[in-house]
Amino acid sequence: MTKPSVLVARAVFDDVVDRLREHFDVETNPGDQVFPKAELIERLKGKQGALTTGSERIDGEVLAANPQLRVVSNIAVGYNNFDVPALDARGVLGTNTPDVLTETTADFGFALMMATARRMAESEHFLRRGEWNRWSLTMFAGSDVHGATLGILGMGRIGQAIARRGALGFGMKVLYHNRSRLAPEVEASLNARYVDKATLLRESDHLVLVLPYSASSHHAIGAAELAQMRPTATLTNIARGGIVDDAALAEALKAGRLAAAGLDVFEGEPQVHPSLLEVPNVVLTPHIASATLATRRAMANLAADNLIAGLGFGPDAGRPPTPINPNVLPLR
Ligand code: 8YV
Repeated sequence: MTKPSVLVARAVFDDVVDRLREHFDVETNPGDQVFPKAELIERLKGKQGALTTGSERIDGEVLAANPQLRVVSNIAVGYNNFDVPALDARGVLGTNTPDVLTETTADFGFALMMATARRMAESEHFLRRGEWNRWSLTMFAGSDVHGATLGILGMGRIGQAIARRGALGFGMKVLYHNRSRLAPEVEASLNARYVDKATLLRESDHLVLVLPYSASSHHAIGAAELAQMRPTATLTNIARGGIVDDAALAEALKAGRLAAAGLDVFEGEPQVHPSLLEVPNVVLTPHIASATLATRRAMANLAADNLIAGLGFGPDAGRPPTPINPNVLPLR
């Protein structure tokens, strides 16, 4: 019996590819770049499934050119690279990798927020430039994290994990805003208070963004929102580029209307807005919030589980663990 074919759109761990080879003919990406769309469409020809990495746009055009495609399995919790209505319309299953990255990503979000508040990147650059030949009481004086007000925009699993770190570990007052309010017992367990977005912007000392990207969250933080924040506040984005208007953010940082920003994600990444590279009061990282070896392995394995089960193989055949659109199951 011939095996179904799948595409692994960017390099993953060899043993994960071996797991896929037990069931499928596997084509891998020989490089480390995202396939341009035309190439992705070509390489998907004849493939029933694909492992994607959050950056490959799977939309109506890709699906129409590849009507044999049945499962697209993202190695990411966010799936704004998938056009879900287009997947639904063609009965294609999309899957993602929630849960396995929650605590790792929350660790990073908290670390980035702390590095931003305490000016770690800016002060390291000063040291590396050989300028540490002077001292003053206010040299690289930042703002406290402990006891401060932590604002969280987007209170899903990762937002809640950050809230726990803030409330339990650092005695922070936690405010959040979300599409829907948490159940009272969850709010109580996190010691978090629901507020409207304007209050969140106005009262946060450290605002962390953890909401999914969609048309409605595009530029959720733009010039108008930044103007409502305290000039002493920090902003940390571990969600998606495009949620923040990076040009407006750079302006606010330059003008001293915001103390500092920590950014792991960027509009148009891997390009970074040139103005952000010029302002000193930023900590910039290349989209690595989930990047520990253990977590990246867990994500890749969960994505493989989804692909294998989604295409009807393995012990969970037909029951992929983390489907995005289970409404399309069982697959044709
Ligand atoms: C991924 C992420 O590392 O899970 C997500 O949504 O943004 C990151 O954890 C990235 O998408 C590459 O797979």
